[in-house]
Amino acid sequence: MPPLPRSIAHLDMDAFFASVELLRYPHLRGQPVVVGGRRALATTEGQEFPCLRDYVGRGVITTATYEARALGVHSGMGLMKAGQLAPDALLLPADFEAYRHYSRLFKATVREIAPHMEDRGIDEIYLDLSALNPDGTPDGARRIAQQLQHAVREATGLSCSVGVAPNKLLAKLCSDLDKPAGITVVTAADLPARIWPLPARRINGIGPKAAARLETLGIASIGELAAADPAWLQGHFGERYGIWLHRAAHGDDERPVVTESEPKSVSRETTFERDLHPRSDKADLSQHFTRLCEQLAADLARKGYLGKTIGLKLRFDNFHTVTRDQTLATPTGDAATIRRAAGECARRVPLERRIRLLGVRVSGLVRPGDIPPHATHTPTQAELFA
Ligand code: DCP
Ligand code: MG
Repeated sequence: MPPLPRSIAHLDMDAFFASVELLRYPHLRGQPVVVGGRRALATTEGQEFPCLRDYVGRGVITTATYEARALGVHSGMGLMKAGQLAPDALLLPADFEAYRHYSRLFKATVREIAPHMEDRGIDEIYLDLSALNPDGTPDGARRIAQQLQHAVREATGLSCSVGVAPNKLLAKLCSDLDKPAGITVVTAADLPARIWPLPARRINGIGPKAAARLETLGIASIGELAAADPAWLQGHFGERYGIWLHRAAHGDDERPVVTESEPKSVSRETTFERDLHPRSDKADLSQHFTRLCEQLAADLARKGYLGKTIGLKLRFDNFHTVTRDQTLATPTGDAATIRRAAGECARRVPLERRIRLLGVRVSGLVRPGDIPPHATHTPTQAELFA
């Protein structure tokens, strides 16, 4: 007998930062509110909070309440542009301390019910509910999702949306289909009717550029992507991404829900606003490269790791992706060392096309205390060959 399909859930908090602000200022409920900008603004006399119309500057919206979204504003939009669409929306500064607190609280609450949890960021998690829903029925999945929503609301006062599906890819897509406070359960049999009509960009992993590229090739929906010849997709998007697109459109995803909190690697990557040329944009690229390595070093320090293997990832304008790595003699957390090693990896890649994405990864992670003391004095391979 084939194994029963898994019950995988993706839970994502609704308008997370803004909803946390509304816990503090409940009288603002029902009003358009956005979170953004760097610091609190001055208010006009008689006003408790500044309005978007009064905003001058280059800040962007971090998130917006659903009332504000109804006026056309969304995450990432410039605050001044948003001010034209929603002049009366109230603007609150971000308070990351508070968001982290509620993030920990909702995750702890969910873990009590569904311990097989993968932390995906400040406001989202994956859950493997298979053991809690042994018959794998949609009704069973829906009941657990309701229980989770209820528990999160009791513990935090916040609402979330849940998608349940046979895998992470579909669960993530589903949690977004009925926001806010939605529950969406799909099975493999629902794919043609419920998933294929959706735009391809709904798939996590198809960004705006890939979606635009698909569109120029005549593919708008997930169903059209599913119907496309995999070899043709590989021709346009490179071998790996082409295969991935094909599998994703067929709702095919075997990735497990990874509970372990010990990461295997730490990485940073960036997709450029415009594709950068390895020669004519060299200075720009180099700056991005250095910044990525600095961010990565800061991530490592924050998480308390050093790593031995430095990996580089480049994606070209034709979506072809290459990776190279280099293993150092001693684990490092140093931005300059990471930069040097990743730079050497770059020299092993033929650079003939424009670059759309640059990524750096550190793996082979260890805790600094785990390294024998004498080892830290050995020069790194990167230093020896610099
Ligand atoms: N966020 C951010 N910058 C962005 C997008 C989001 O800082 N460009 C922050 C603010 C969000 C939080 O991350 O509150 C979670 O992101 P989501 O994409 O889940 O957005 P929301 O939770 O705000 O809304 P939704 O109800 O659509 O999930
Ligand atoms: Mg969210």
